[in-house]
Amino acid sequence: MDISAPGSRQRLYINGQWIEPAGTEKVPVENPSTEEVFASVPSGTAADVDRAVAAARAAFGPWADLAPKERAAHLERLLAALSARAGDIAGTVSQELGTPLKISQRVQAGLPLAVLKSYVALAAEEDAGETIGNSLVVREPVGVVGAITPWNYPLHQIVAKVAPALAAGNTVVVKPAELTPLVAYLLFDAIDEAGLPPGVVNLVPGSGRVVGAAIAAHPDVDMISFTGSTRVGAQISHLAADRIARVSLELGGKSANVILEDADLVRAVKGGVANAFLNAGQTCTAWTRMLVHRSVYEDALSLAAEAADKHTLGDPFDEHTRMGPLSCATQRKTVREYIEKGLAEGARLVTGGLDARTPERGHFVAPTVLADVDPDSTVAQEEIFGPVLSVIPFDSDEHAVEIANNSKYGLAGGVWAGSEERAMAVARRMRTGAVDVNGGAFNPLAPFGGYKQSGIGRELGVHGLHEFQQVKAIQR
Ligand code: TXE
Repeated sequence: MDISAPGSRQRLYINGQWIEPAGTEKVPVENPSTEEVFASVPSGTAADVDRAVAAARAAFGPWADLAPKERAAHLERLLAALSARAGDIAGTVSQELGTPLKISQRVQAGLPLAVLKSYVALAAEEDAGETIGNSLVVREPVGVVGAITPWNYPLHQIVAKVAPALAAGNTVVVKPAELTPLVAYLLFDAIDEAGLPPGVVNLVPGSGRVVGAAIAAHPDVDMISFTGSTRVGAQISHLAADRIARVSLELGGKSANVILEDADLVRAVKGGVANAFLNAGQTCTAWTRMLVHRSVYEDALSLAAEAADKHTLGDPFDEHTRMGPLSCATQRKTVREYIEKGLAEGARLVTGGLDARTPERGHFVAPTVLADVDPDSTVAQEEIFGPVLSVIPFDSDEHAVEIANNSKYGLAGGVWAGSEERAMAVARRMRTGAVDVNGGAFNPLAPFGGYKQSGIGRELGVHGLHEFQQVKAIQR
């Protein structure tokens, strides 16, 4: 099916079938690098959510009763069907989000496939239970899960919820982000082809205000797994609180990359800039604050400018492009306003900025580095979600930790030092869900999630599986 052909994606996937939506409204899908609307999907309604939740509820018992190996076999077929679509996935995300194709292949397609694969293995594991005194403690699925996801890693965000939820024996209703619904259709094509039992996973695209809120408030949804802004995460928590539904939240971040004076400065700065600007800075874990020891501060700034300037802006399908546009016009406007505010609050522009050259069409913002950023200022405190790096000097390890922790968020971070021991000492004191030491690689099996306003709960690996399970104690 040609994903870009208007009219090709006009249905919902409920109870194992492609069905007509209850309403007639559409969500237009824009290519952010050309600003052309090239597709649309249905804008679901509360009635569609009712149908999807009913299907998920009916499917729950039989799915939960399957032996772990049988659920794993379903997930394995899904992995095969999704892997066969890897090329389409990368191309679709490059089209609807603007991620450069090479990065799309590696991250937007590669990451969710790796995550799904990890859950094929975890799904197969029998839960023998844990013995505590005279109790046998077993894990059971929560029930019907509502998965509400954002646009920045559109397939990964869905798979990071659907795969563990299914592996644990839950059933799911998915609401993908308005900006990037097309890649979700590829997932559901794969689900259909893999022959998952009807109702086990359902798709209702549409707005957050209508479909998202209907899922969050639905009396028959047992758990909401949400990734997105802290503002909406709080709204969802309120809706779920009325019926004590379980909530897991992956929210914003303002992560610090701490560079001590004895670090390998070139690696630390290059690695830090690459991290901050991945996906045009639209990454919740992005190291948007670079904290540098004052003795190497000016050197770090020139290295950061050099690294930032290598992020060639352009068409995501051009192989020379290293950074695509922002996801939409609003996002571009917001990011530009932050740059303006940063400069007004006293930051020094090192490279990029509002006047830097960008392609004529598309929602581009030049990779921007700001120096001398006050740790309390707006750009150092708020999540910008664009290619804006704030560089902040510090005088001692203690001072660095204090600045790093001076945030309402606590999602990720980095530390670079001459010895692992020294880096670990700083890493341990950072109030954040993850820290990479001297460039430690992303681990798709490690727990992922935030402290403070970055969220509640963990995704990925066995911790992500436990998130979708209840614990039962049986006394003997
Ligand atoms: O997120 P929203 P948006 C941050 C980032 C970005 C800002 C806004 O700073 O600039 O959030 O992005 C659905 N009830 N992050 O507007 O609104 C919505 O349809 C139920 C960080 O895209 O939080 C979408 O499916 N659902 C983040 C999902 O929630 C609602 C990734 C996320 O949308 C809803 C994305 C409602 N009332 C943005 N309103 C990260 N942590 O990675 C919206 N939604």
